[in-house]
Amino acid sequence: MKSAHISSIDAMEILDSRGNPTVRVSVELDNGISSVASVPSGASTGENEAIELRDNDMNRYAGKGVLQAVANVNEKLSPLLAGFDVSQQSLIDQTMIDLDGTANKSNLGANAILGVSMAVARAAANASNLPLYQYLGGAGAKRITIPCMNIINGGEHSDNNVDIQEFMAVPLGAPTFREGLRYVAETFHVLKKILKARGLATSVGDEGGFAPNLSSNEDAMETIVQAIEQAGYKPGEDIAIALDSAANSFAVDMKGSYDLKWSGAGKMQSKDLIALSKSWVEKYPIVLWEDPLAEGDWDGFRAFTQELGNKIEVVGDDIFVTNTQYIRQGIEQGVANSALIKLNQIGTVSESIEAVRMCRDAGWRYFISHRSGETEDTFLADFAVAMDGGHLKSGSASRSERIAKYNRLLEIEQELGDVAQYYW
Ligand code: 2PG
Ligand code: MG
Repeated sequence: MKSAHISSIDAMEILDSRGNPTVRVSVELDNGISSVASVPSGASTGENEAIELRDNDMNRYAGKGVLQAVANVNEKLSPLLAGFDVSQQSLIDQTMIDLDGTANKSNLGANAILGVSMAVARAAANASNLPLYQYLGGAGAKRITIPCMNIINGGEHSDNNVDIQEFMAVPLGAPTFREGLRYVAETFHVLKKILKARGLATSVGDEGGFAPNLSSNEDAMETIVQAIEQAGYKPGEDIAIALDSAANSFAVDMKGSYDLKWSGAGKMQSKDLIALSKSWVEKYPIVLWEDPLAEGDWDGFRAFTQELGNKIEVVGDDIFVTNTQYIRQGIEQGVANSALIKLNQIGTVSESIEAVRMCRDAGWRYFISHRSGETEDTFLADFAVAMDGGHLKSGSASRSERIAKYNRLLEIEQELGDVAQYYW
């Protein structure tokens, strides 16, 4: 590709899927090519995530405005990066990290920095005339990710009485992404009928899954198994279950005490929670479990992994926050066997790639993820294919900010044709 250089970068304040402000960035190159990218935002955040800069001006959006982050892009990052060769992703990311000067990007804001980082990657792909997944992943990028579809929402993503944040349907037995998406979308619709017949709410949570008041955690899994069967699929063979406990949200002290208020399971220590989890893994077709313990409960995480890590993928989200500093410690201490990868938890595209590489080198898996606050941007879908991630979560079969990513994966699979791969 003939080199292309950044001529200007512009940001604006837009709204995310929860109606809260977020940052959109556009990059213009000297050859006239441009790109746009929008930044997502989480609700159940880890303590050590990179900082989203919010204005805290209580007269606007209850303090959640991002005008300062926008100004940081327009006034600081645009002049700083003008003239850079747009293909130098790592150098551009590092230059922003250096200007920010903090460990958690709190100075310029991870929302400002990530917006630029994503828009730069997309501009470089456009300038090279390559689809984003191929620009980021190289000529060999051809594995389409299995859609782990979050069909029941609980925890901080809904107003129901469910402790566990996400119950995902995983179409790991499908032959292609297109078929897999159909399997779980059909299951989602059957689930709606089952809930309705039981007189339960079919309104959806932040990630588009249903958010009914069920009678217990197990009720959620039993109902999903029933939906899988009624949709005509074999639980565990065609469609399995993945969970994200987001255990921070029901931890009492982050160090091993929990309170599962739902269904009277009540207060318990890590040991009991692990025993309970094990009984569910024996009973239900669970293949992946994210944040089964709280982020400060490294001993609990290790014990959980020793107990179940040979059977299922144990994913660390809030505990690692896509940060190689924590992932490295996690690998050394054997506290999980997979890391969740969320671009805005760390704040640049190149650091996210670094996190993926560290997992891969250690023989770990990695699970590519959206945030509960999303936009219509489909960057994540291309990123997931580029990283050869194998599986991603992007919410349910409702809410367009979720479906946009799945639709983009359909496009990529179609574009790749016969060489596209799909396996767990
Ligand atoms: C999670 C995410 C995404 P949030 O906990 O994994 O599903 O939620 O974006 O609210 O952190
Ligand atoms: Mg999580």
